Amino acid sequence: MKENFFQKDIETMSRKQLDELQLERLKWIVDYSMRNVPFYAERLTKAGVTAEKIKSLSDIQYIPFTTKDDIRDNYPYGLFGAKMKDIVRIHASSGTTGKPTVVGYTKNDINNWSDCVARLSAAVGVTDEDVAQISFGYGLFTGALGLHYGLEKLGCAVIPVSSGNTEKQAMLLKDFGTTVLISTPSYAMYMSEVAHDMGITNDELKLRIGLFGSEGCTMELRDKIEKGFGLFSTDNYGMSELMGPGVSGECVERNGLHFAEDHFLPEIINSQTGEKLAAGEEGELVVTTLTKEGIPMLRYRTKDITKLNYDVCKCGRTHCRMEKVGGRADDMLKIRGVNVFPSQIESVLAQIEGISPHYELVLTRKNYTDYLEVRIELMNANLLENYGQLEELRNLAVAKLKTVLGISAKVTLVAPRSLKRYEGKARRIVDRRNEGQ
Ligand code: DLL
Repeated sequence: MKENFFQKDIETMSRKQLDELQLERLKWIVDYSMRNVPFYAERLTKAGVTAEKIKSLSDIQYIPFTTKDDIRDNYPYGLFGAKMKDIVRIHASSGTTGKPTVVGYTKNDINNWSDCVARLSAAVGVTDEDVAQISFGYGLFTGALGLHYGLEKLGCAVIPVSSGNTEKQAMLLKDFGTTVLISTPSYAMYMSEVAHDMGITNDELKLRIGLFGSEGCTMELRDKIEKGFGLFSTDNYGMSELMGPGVSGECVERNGLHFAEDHFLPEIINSQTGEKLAAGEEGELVVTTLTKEGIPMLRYRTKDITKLNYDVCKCGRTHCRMEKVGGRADDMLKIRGVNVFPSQIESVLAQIEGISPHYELVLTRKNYTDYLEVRIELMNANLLENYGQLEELRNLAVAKLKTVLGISAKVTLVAPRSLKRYEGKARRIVDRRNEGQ
């Protein structure tokens, strides 16, 4: 069997070697940022931090946090550390409101980025024999080009189909003999429905691996996608501010996403107090880029909620693993004082027979009280004719949601295929709470 490593010496470094490498690079990035980015020079000087004063990794705590607002306030290129002459690529965040957060890459950055993506692809068994269909949208979004360069570096035959035109996607899956699918999990789910509607069976496909990321995916949804397409998939995580995809990714053990610790230094903090938490404790992920030249990020607050595990993985990789992202600190819904993560709702729904994995959460406010409506799609239209069964299913969903969330939600069952499908990140929350009382 081929070994699933792209850079084995780096991926299996001892903790001691990793610590030393991180410390050396942390000093470098602090010095680099001070010399090249006036914003950091001012912040670090104010905090009394210099590269010389960093004696151990724990000294990172003296470095101030950086936030998305800092990037926006310095729009478009204010936080760039490299001159435009050395910038070879520009991307921007997928946010829908306000100015985008703009990021730049030098040649070295692109090279490191491709290595990180090649690593997580190799970790699930992708090789130069594979045909990879990239169904992320090409453009300012980092997903498509990030995976593209990494997979090409691994030697795959890359099909840059981009997102959308789902029937064509399904046709290409079959005709081009695609073996690896790259998309958001929600788009993969939708694509499998469309492929089956077109009469394409899994026997006609050569699909064997799914590299899914860019949004959360519960175990249950993953299971459905894997059964739908007959493939094995892994989750990978990243964000444009840090690089794009490739920040962390699962190996075949699927027991956490290995952080590319030679390029990124992760920490977990209490998102309310900013206090640093110990390994294994859940909180907000904060990341420092250790090699980025285009736009260095010092202690960037990702708002993503997770925890870190430093035990060496069964696969032999030593780089720490982050748990699948459970939600975002700012995505968390506060409903009648209770914290609710959409992923909790998704898990509950996935355990109920007869309903599809597509749902929508509608939040409204009446008399200063928040209400949650969960709109769920039925699998079988015949059920719409059977009031008794419909009520039974609805009551079951209401009861299960109440047990897990601790609050009651209204459940509305809707006809199969009636909810909107997404070709990129799914947007399942409709928040109408501020549309007047
Ligand atoms: O989504 C980068 C990416 C592209 C990652 C393709 C993986 C694959 P942004 O558009 O900047 O970048 O969005 C970043 O998406 O802070 C998370 O909240 C969320 N996110 C990304 N990957 C995952 C994942 C790309 N695997 C934001 N699980 C992040 C859960 C994810 N959430």
